[in-house]
Amino acid sequence: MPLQEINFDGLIGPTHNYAGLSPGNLASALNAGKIAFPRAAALQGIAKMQANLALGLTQGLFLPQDRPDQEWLEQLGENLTDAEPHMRAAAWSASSMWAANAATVSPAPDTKDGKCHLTVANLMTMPHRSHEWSGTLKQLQIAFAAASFRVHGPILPPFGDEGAANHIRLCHGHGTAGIEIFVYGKNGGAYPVRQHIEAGKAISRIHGLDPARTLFVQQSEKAIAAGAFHNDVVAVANEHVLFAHELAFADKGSFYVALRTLLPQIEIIEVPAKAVSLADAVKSYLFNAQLVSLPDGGMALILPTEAQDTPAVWNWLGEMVKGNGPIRRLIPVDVRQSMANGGGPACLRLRVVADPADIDPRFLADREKLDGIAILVDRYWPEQIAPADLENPALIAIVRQARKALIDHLDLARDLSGTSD
Ligand code: SUG
Repeated sequence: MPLQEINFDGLIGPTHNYAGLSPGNLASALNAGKIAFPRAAALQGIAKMQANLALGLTQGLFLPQDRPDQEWLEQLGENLTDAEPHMRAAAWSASSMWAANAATVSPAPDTKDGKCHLTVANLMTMPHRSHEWSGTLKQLQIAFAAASFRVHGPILPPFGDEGAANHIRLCHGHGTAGIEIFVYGKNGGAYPVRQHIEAGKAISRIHGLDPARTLFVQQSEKAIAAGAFHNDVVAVANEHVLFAHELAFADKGSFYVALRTLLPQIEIIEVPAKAVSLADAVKSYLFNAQLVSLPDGGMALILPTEAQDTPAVWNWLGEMVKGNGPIRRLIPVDVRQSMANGGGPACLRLRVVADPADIDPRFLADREKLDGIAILVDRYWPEQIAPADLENPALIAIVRQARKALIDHLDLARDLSGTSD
């Protein structure tokens, strides 16, 4: 089978909650302390996957991790009962749902050894995400165990790496050699910079990328300061199309020149700040869309419904699709529970270009499998979690049972059972 793009979505876990753990992520701060609805959240994520399958796209999935992560707290001399609230919340976070931060992926046509390379993200900047990588690595090693893949451990600290959310790939078609772009931050005003240039450079070497087709591009300080804590909040690409905000990059002039030299047929669709402010871009997450090639031709933007609710954004997009550009369809999806923590449709997925036959089928989705998971979610996922619920020992048993039901259902019990997966 030829190589194709597969979107792996993180199933939203039973501990989904709003703890305000990510400074610089405006939605996370704004919704801190609110009641979260894990069951509705997971069903929204599943509905997005079902809709993508119905478009004819290939869909994969990752499982939620074992949370609360008692082992992590114990390594820090804490326990779930007595932990300080911010540490307890960090142990409970369902943040692995945002699979765009799981790994950086270099498809086989881009690499020296002709294998698809994946480096698990270390996510070291935010404490609640810093203990995700070991569980993610375990799933990557199972899903991508075939000889056509190479799965790598995390880049060493202190070099922050947040995975595909800061990585752009442009190419003629998914299965042909691409240009890989590592976007890094240098300064974010009051907010932390999560992606370091050294991490991108290390990944490019480890993956065996061609230096002549690899770019390192700085994210604009203005974008980070406006709440673009990952580049995928202000830019997205698919095949030969780059869709970006005017203020996404520090030096877009030389970046665009380099792109046009390396890929002459590139189409850069830039949204001007005077049409859509950075504030509206961050609030609506229009760039955190899945920009996908449809099987019957043309591209679609799968965007959060918040984009539809933001007049400047929706008007601009309406004009764009009326033109003769490559993006032909706008498909809003409701992922409001994830959005309230700063995670849009594109955050929820990791793109892997591969032959689906090489992937462990337990990580691939079809309609029936997702229907089955939705039944489990309905049955086992808590309806709601308020901040005080994280102190309730009874909730621990409930969320562990929920995850166990899912693991058993997907026939992964032998592979994923320890506390750190
Ligand atoms: O890392 N939110 C995530 C959102 C990640 C979005 N991913 C991409 N842009 N690709 C983050 O900031 C909030 C958790 C809380 O506050 O409870 C959180 O972790």
